[in-house]
Parts: sequence; C-alpha cells; structure tokens
Amino acid sequence: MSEPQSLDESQARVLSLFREKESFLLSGHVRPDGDCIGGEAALASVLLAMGKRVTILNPDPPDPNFAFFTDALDFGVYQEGELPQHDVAVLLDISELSRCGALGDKIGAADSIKVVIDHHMHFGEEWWDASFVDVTASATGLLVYRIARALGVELDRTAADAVYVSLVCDTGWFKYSNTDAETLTIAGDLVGRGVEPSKVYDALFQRDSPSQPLWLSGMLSTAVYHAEGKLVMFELPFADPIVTKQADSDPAMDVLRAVEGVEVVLFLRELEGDQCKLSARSKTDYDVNALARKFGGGGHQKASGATIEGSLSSVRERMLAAALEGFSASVGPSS
Ligand SMILES: [Mn+2]
Repeated sequence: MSEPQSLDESQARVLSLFREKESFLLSGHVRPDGDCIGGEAALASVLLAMGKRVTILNPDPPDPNFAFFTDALDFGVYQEGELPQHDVAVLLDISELSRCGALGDKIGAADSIKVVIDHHMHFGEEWWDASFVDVTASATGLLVYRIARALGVELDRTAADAVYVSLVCDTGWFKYSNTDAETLTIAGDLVGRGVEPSKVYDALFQRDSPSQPLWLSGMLSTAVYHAEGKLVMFELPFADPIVTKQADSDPAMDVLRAVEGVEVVLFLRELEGDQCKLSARSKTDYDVNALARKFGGGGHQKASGATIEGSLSSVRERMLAAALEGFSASVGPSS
C-alpha cells in the first residue's frame, strides 16, 4: 500500500463534501476515455458504499469494452432537459465545462456545489467550489483511489477494476513516463483485491474488428518524417475510403513512437466542416502541451490535443511549421 498523501485545503474540502452531502452527479468529457469512465465508476462505487445517492451522466456512453465494470452501474447519457437533483456535481478527468457539451452548460447553470477531480493542468479561472487536483498523478482514477483511502472506504471489485482501467489507459499499460511507484503500488493492491490483469487486457485490447489491421496500415501509410527523424506526422482524411472515422489512432501512434530517434508523433484527424483534431505525443522534454496550446488546445507535456479550424492541408502546414519551431526553441528536447 502506498503512503497516505498529505491533503491541501481544497482536497480536504472535497472529502468533507463527500462525507456530509447526500446526492452526487458525476460527469466527464465528450467521448470519455478509460480514465474518465474508470474514475467515475470507482467514485460512484465508493459513494454508494457510503450510502449516498449517485447519478453518472456523460455527454457520450462508455465504450462497450468497459462493460465488465460499467455494467454494475448506471451510466446515463445526457440528451437535454433538467438534470437530476444533486447537492454536488463532480467533474472527473477534466476541468473545463466547455468540453462536456450541452451537459457542461447545464452543470454550470445548476444550483449545486461544484467539485473537480483531475490531473490535467488548468488554465484560466477556477470556477469550482473545491478541487482534488494533482498534475503529477498518472490518472484521475489514482486520485479517486487516494480519496477512497482518505475516506476509509474499501474498494469493491467494481471500483478495483475501474481504477485499474484508469491506470492502464493513462500510462499505456505502465509504459509511459508517468508510471511511478505510487501507480505500480496501487496496481499491486488492486490485483490483490481480485483484478485479473490478463482479463482486463483481453477486454480492452483483444477485441479489434477484422478491419482494424486495414485501418492501421491505411493510417501508417500517411506517415512522414521531419526534423531528421525526430518528428513524425500522420493523418486521417475525412473522406478516407478505407479508414472510418471510428478508427482508433492509438495503435498507429504506438508503432510510430517505437521508431528509434522519434521524439514527437503528431496525428491529424480531419473532421466534418473544415476542422482537424490534433493528437500529439512526446517521448522527450519536447512540450506538446505548449504546441497544442498555440492551437487553442492543451493537455499534458507528453500528451495533448486540440481541435483546429481549417482543411487538412492548411492545418498540416501550420502544424508542421509550429512543431519544427519547437525543436529550435527552448521547449525543444534536452540531451
Ligand atoms: Mn486522465
């Protein structure tokens, strides 16, 4: 077991709210990932164990691959209309209501106490009443684990699976540089509570459709190297004949990251209506958060994203110029 972390004032306030209030609304960002869904499921299980009323409501449903732990809970999808009654609204794995679609507007306007649990950097005004934020934490699910320990609540099997999914999704199955001792210690504790790593792996990563290898080869065929092989860009045009817009870019990302000498991988997915979505990954000190912020996005130093106005060809050109600048500027890699 990891040592209990000391809490700041806002984190202590979050714990008090969880102890004292009765009803909670848990929400996350559009297209919620494994960490967001895992964090929500874990926190819901903890609050339910404390006898609280909990509603989970997201802009989009959880991925069916997560059913092995999400099926034990009710994951609502917000369409429109009034929110269920709640004393406290909790936003997980995101600190910007603007990334929660129409649900974000509704939560912002609701007469409830607002809490954020997150490990991303926040820029701009702090609009919440209390937050449990640690930008050094590998996953939001890890913060929920800390919260459960501080509250003295034992994780049930659903919560254990959920936190494990948070950890593996945000650390690339314990490969990325955010994999620290606390992450692995918690993972060990979760396995002790019944989590079966190979079954989680099968549920998450052994369920590709027969088209997946075709999508992968289609995306990889667009890869172009720059900056003497330190930068590689690949893309997915909106009207690609083989690759559908559901295609997952992560496997292609992994293949390109594995190339020796590659420091930065940039992926541009063309969206409908002259927009592109950037996914940026860094293997060094190169700051892809700074790069994404130049285009109105953000995230972490080693993983970030942005949605950018413009056609694929125009965005590609601007992105390449800005990315190459990063290699010559102070944000560039250290030796
Ligand atoms: Mn996360």
